[in-house]
Amino acid sequence: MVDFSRMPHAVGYFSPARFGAEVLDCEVTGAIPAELDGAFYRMHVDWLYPPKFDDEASLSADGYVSLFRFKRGIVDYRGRYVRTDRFARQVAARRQLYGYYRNPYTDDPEVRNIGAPGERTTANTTPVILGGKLYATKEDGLPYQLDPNTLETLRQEDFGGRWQSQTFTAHPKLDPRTGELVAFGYEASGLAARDVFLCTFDRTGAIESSMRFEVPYTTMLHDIAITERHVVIPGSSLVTSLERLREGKIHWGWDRTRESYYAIVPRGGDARAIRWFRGPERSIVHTANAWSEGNKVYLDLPMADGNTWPFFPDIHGGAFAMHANTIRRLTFDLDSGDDRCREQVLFDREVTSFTRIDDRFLTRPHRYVYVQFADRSRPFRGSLPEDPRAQPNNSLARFDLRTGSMSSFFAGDAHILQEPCFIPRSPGSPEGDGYLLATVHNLAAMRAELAVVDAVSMTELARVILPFRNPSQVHGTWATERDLPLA
Ligand code: V55
Ligand code: FE
Repeated sequence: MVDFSRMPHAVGYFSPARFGAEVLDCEVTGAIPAELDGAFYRMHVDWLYPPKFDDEASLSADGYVSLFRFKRGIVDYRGRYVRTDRFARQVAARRQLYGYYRNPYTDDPEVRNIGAPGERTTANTTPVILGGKLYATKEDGLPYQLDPNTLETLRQEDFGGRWQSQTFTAHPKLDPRTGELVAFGYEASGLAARDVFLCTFDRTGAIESSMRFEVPYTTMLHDIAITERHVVIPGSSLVTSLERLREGKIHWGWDRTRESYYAIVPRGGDARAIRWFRGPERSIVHTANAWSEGNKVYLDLPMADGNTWPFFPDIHGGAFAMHANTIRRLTFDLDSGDDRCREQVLFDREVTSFTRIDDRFLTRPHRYVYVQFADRSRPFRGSLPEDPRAQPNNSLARFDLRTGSMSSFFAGDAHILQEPCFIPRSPGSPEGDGYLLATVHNLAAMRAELAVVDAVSMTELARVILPFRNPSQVHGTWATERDLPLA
């Protein structure tokens, strides 16, 4: 029997959606720009069966993919679960078989497979395009290939055996100039392992170069950044160990004594040339962008001064206190004999960790950073189950690094925004000249909406309306007919 009543936060808008859907010619207010021709893919987390443990992280929910196909001012929607092996086994058993996030020791005996942790992935994090194919990714296993039009799950990718890691990141980085994709897997040789496999694919999806190295200690390596010459890999205070996993705990604990570290890796080069830097205790989840200038490497990213993960407990028993992200710049001086990096707060406005830029400027200096945030000066008609007094992420910010100013877009007084995605108005338009797509939970109407925002004026052009709720989105990706064979 399926019963979600044990999950206090899975109520109202936040109860699992648990269905696939197709909506042809979606309801739209305003006007969709006719030149928006492509597919907006997004990954969500949605429990088909309730988790085994009450303190489970939402990161472990089943993967769900949705697609808004834009063409000639019209939008068709499709959404369905990613049919991973894990999903299929659960449907066959008609119940939850898996335990804690990234801890196979807590799985039911019939699916417990300690030696192959990557086979229990939920493929729930980012839609990734590689070699003209679409994948659903999660950093604890190998990606699943999806049909870009029907969203059917085709197979789990093994790269013909040439991918030497049990895992594949949810945040590979595309070099817009060369078409190369820099990807990696951490905990590459197994649970809690310190090794990283770092790899560059050429624009056809063939492996061009790869390297392996060990990090100072195993931590969540969720995102990286690339410059024209370097890969920047930030690590923070989340720790794990086989002992911890055997004790039946959640994969990550927070250890403030570990502070943060950064690998500056020469692209396509030699692991022996990696430069390691250190920084203070920080929570690091996503990057915005990085670039190299002479012998300095710059990384812009959202960062917080302490733990931002309520479900990853302090290993020293400290109480959880949420730390807020602000947009900061780290500078790594490769000429310096010192291994400390320099940190500068660019904007002190509290934001989420879901920063994006105009992806044509990845690897080079950028002017704009986009991110959703809670504008506390705005009204909120509703309450959030986790914290009824909290203000939701009701707005999108555009930070202008040239002028030091911020402009924003408010989505509505019962609305929660997801990660924005920037789409250029045309391939050659200047940086920031284009559109922002961001989906919205409308808590009052109990439906999902997609806001199409002019990224120059930060005003709404159109809103696509779905007649139902969507589960929460993790990341989204825009694709055109040049990227994927779109119908
Ligand atoms: C994140 C999300 C994940 C995960 C690890 O947003 C980090 C960060 C949805 O899964 O497994
Ligand atoms: Fe992410």
